[in-house]
Amino acid sequence: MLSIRRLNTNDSQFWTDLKALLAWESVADEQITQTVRDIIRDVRNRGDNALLDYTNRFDRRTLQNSDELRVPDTRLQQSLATLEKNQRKALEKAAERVRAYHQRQLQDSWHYTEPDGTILGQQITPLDRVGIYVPGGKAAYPSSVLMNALPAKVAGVKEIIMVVPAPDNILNNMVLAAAAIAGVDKVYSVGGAQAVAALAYGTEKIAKVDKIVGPGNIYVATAKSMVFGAVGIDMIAGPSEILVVCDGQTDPDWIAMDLFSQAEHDEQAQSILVSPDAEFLEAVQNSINVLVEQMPRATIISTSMQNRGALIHVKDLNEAAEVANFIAPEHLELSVAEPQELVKKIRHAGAIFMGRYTAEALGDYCAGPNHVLPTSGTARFSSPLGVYDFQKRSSIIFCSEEGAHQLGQIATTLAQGEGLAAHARSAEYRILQNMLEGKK
Ligand code: HSO
Ligand code: ZN
Repeated sequence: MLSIRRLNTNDSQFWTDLKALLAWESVADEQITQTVRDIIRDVRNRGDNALLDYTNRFDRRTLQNSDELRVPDTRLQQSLATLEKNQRKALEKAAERVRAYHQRQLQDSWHYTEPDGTILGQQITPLDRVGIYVPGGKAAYPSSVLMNALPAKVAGVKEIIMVVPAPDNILNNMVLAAAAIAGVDKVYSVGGAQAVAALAYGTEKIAKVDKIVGPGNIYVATAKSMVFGAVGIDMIAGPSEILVVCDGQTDPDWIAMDLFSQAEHDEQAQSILVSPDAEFLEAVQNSINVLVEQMPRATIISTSMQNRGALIHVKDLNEAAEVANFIAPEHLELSVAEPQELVKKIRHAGAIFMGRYTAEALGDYCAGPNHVLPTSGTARFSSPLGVYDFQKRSSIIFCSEEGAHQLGQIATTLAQGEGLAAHARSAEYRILQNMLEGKK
């Protein structure tokens, strides 16, 4: 029996209870912070030698030479060649769809010309070099390799470097194959805070990158937040979440399995169902009880559903939308008859899955949009990972002679107001020259 917490918006305690249920903070353990700080300092000081030491120690390896940290390109190609045919096809098809979707996100440079010939604009450039962190062990997801690497590739990033730990010398073949398909340029079998430090500051063998993306454990997350500033980072992702809004007309088994699909990620994951139909909530509860028995990850599912799951009874779909906006979930399924209507009321969600057929899992793998999404309510102010995370903008200003004359008068007045004489003079030179030209 896996009895899920029930909440009802009728209850005067509802919003307080909901807030308590959503509360999640990564515990910034003092010990971990200190360990990570030491590792970063050591990698900065001793470069590859430090990297080699930590890798041998933490991943139980016996490397002698830092050259061995590189996973040869031939190994990537071999992983791809030996992959089961239908797995390879699925990866390639997924990559193709993710690429096509992200192509639409490409931003173009633009400019406009003012009547006096002054030109103003914005020039878009891709980042030069990006590092992608891929976890080893149980959370080694080939799909995440595609989701992190392809937007960078589409943006035109010149070099993509991937790091992935190889505990006990074991690398995940499908992860390597995904890297080959995505066009990752170099792979190193290092992980943890030491890998983040190497990417952020560079070592003899690993080139310094401009931005580090990709999920990782608490050591990786702590390291990423510490190197932020020296390099860019994507986001510090919390546990996976799904919120399903259902009108009560979808097969309860489908909904139960959609809830499981995020619950099985880890014990901290959060799966919530909202419906105006009390009988339907009961039916889903029954499906949960039956289906959980069939799940290989039943223990993880039970733990996360018990700790952080909920079945919420609302008055109507309007109220369901209100609850959804309050939660600002990473994934939101609108399993209702008219999702196009309901979606108009949704303001905060990482990704919205419309209608009864759109299982969230399809988005995780192959629909096209990115599966790296804002978690823990951060969808209130942030967006899915995309091409724009790998492009940056430079402002362009070109002043014609006449433009410099006009703007110079405004600038010099403001500069004098700020007491900055060089600014004022620098602008005035252009005014003066202009006037002399005019008097000739
Ligand atoms: N649902 C995860 C992504 C993922 N699912 C990878 C399966 N593999 C992001 O929240
Ligand atoms: Zn998933």
